[in-house]
Amino acid sequence: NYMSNLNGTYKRLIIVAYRLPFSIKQTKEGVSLFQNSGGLVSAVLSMAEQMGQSAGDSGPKIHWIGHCDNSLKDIQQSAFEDEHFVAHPVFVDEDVHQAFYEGFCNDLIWPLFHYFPTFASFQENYFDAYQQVNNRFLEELTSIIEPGDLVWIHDFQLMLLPDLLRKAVPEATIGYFFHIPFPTFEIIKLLPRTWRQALMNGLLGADVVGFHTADYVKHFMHNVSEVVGLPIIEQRVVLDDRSVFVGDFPISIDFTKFDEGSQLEAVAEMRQHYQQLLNGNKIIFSVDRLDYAKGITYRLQGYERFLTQNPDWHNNVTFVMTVVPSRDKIGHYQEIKREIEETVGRINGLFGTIGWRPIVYSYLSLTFTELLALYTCCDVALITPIRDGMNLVCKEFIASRRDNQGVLILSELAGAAQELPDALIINPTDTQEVTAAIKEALEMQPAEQQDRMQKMRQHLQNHNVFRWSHNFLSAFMSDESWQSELATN
Ligand code: GDG
Repeated sequence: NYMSNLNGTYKRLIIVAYRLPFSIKQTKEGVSLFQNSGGLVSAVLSMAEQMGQSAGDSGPKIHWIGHCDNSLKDIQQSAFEDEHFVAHPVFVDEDVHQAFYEGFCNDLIWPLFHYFPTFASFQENYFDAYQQVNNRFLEELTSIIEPGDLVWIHDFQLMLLPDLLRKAVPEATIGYFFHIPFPTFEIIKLLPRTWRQALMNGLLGADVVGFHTADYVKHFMHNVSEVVGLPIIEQRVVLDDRSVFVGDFPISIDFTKFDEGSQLEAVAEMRQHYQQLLNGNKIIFSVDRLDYAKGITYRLQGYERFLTQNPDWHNNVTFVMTVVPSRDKIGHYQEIKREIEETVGRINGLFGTIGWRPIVYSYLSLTFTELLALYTCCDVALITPIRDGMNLVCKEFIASRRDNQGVLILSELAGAAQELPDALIINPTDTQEVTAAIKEALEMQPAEQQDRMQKMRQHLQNHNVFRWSHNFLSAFMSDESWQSELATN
């Protein structure tokens, strides 16, 4: 049981993340909670389930601080609770929230840290709002924190919070996990000097800072030297009275949930339904949030070239491409949506016939059953981000394939590529390479599919989300022994 050491050492776990683990709807009948489906929630939820299982129904609930829409301000605190979580909503004024979320987070940090600097907008009011919102989270945090709590802060929306909390509660135990790529100094250098110093110092308020890959750790450490000039000893940044452990902790998935989910009756029915609808064609599948970093246009170009070069495959293959609505109030997102839809329309117009649509595109969110049915009925998963911190979709696809069939085509620019050498690894900008990989995947013999899939499944069975959280939390234990060593020497 990966969670046992947490239960013994820390009184409570407080997660702090921009989004709450559920969305809340108020209807005439009362308040209802709906589980969210983002990467982080999938991961921590699995961990909560594991903790609940080990501690029984009366086990400790996870406290979760997250942003909440102002329209829900009047709901009583007791409604913000389900079987796993006690949620603590953070309310922010509309205009401040806009400059924080759509501004600093998604119009500056997201494009910059995914190496799209020309999409980044450096507005002064963005940073003011970012500071204000991080302080709002601090207020909520200091109102509930108790001695013995472990605070685990997540992601790029809250980079200032570790240091704010360190100043308010110097003895707090603070972890921080970064879910997106951490870029090189050449990128960070584009931020105004005071901003980049504040962000780096903000993160260094934590005891443990985690990233998905060793490359992101390397970039972070280089930025520590360049931006704040602090000494580094091995994997630790040394401050006056303490040190910060910086490590790579590749996030993963609840393997069993997907492995077992693939066997559900409802999933099998949906799978058959899809196969019938698509006339038994070979199926290529992709699903991502709408985002320019996910490389959707490059993916379409690869598929178009494949169709041009392989007329034999016309009528015999269907690309099911689902894009999940995300951030579509932001200009660059509207542009990429238009570009995707134009490209899909053009390709379908060019190759399609009355009986065959080469691409079945939808802009919507799938249910878990639909997602599993698609993971398990497809022949190829085509995952081509230009940048992706990790990418959980490819891991979920693998975990769903108990039949050991199906081929993963994966961009070398996803963090996950470093763990999955048995995928067909491609560079999404190399259209010919994508084209060749699609052909190779569609024509791969079952024995080779099985060989590759088994190796990837073995890896993920061992490196699941419980191991991820266990490894992250274990870093605090070794941290304590190092800190006492530091104090005695
Ligand atoms: C960020 C980083 C990093 C997607 N569509 C549907 C749906 N999903 C679920 C998937 C998966 C999650 O959302 C997407 O996670 P990703 O990791 O692929 O991507 P981001 O949302 O960009 O997440 C990423 C992650 O944080 C974790 O650290 O890996 O690099 O960008 O779990 O299953 N779920 C359902 N319907 C959908 O239509 N039910």
